[in-house]
This record gives sequence, structure tokens and C-alpha cells, in this order.
Amino acid sequence: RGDGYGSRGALIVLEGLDRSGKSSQCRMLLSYLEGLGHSAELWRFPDRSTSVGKMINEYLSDKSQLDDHTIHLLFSANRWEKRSLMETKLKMGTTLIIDRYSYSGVVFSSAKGLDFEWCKTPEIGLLAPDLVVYLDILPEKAAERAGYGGERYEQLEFQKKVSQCYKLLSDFSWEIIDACQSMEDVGKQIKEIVLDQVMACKKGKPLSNLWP
Ligand code: FDM
Ligand code: MG
Repeated sequence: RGDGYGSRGALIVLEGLDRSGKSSQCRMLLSYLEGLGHSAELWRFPDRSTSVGKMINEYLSDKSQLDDHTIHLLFSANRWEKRSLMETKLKMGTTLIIDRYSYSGVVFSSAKGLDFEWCKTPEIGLLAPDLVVYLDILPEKAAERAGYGGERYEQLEFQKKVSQCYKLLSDFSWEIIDACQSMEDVGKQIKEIVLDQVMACKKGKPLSNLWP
């Protein structure tokens, strides 16, 4: 409806270690919601298409070196540059499925040793998700999956630290799903909880900002 009276889309975030299956699940979720007739889009962070995103991409593919604080702020800036479009889409009634968000920002940087609270600060005021789905997998299991090891952070020892940082950041509101199940079983669980949120947002659940 786009009139701001109880018909907004839901902001759904998927988080997890590299190779936990987020991207596949995001795609399955998108076609599921579209199949039910909901307006939905799939976004991902980092969004490598913007000029900030291009700097991030160079860093991740080891083509540039940046100070840890600097890259942290670039990841955050990459979310800020999409914030107003995000709000517009949600208010127009489009559900956004997001592959990584502020949580990745905090855990990957704090896993390097940056101060946890410092890492959270630039995220203040970004839109808060209606639902965070965490695809839970042991770092060792993720490392066995195909395609692992291509980018800067895809190293077992580092992913173990990332996993611990996710555990520090997560709270009771997250939906934690065992990512070692079959893709279909993981998908089934995600669909149910996401649909609940989509309906709640349609009925007028208010939008809020980080950190709640
Ligand atoms: N990453 C991702 C961060 O370090 N900070 C962030 O804010 C975000 C969104 O970038 F290793 C890391 C996580 C991952 C890498 O992400 C690239 P994808 O999802 O593999 O493209
Ligand atoms: Mg990756």
C-alpha cells in the first residue's frame, strides 16, 4: 500500500559463518515468498556494486591492505548508503531478505581484536531487523564445504574466533538453526518463522533502529 498504515515489508537477516548456507537459503526464501505473492527482494552486505563496496571487494580479495578500523567503517558506510532505500522499500510493502548485516560487521571486526562496543557504535541508527536467523555450523564443518578458502576471512582459525564472537553478540531473539541438516530441512524451518514475521509486519509491527 505504501501509505504507512500497517502494510510494511519485513526486514529479515540471515547470519552465519562463511559456507553456512546463507546465500542458498536466501534464494530459496525469496522464491518461496514470491510464490506466495509477497513482494520481496534479496540484498546482501557487503554490497560490492557501490564505490565503497568496490573498496571492500579489493580488500577481501587481498588486492588492498587497510587498517582494521578503516575497513570496519567502510563495511558500516556500505550499510548506511543503503539505509534510506531500505526504509523506502519496507514502507512500500516489500520484504527484504538480507544476506549478512551489522552482526557480521561487529563479529568479524571484533574477532580481529577490535573493541566490541566500538564495533557496534557506527551501526547505531541503522534499521533493526524484524528477525535474525543464525545458521549454526561448526567452523570445522564449514571448512569442509566446497568453495571454502577463497577470500581473506575464510580461514579455519579465524572462523573459530568469528563463531565465538557470534555467540557473544546473539541474544534470545535470534532464531538459531542447525545448518548441518539438509538444505530442505533448514529451508522448511526458516520459511515458517519468516512467514510469521512477514504477517506481523503486514499487521503493523513498527520499524525500529539498532541497537534495540
Ligand atoms: N564481513 C561482512 C565483514 O567483515 N563485515 C561486514 O560488515 C560484512 C557485511 O566479509 F567474510 C565479511 C564476512 C565475509 C566477507 O562476505 C564477505 P560474503 O557474504 O562472503 O560476501
Ligand atoms: Mg564469503
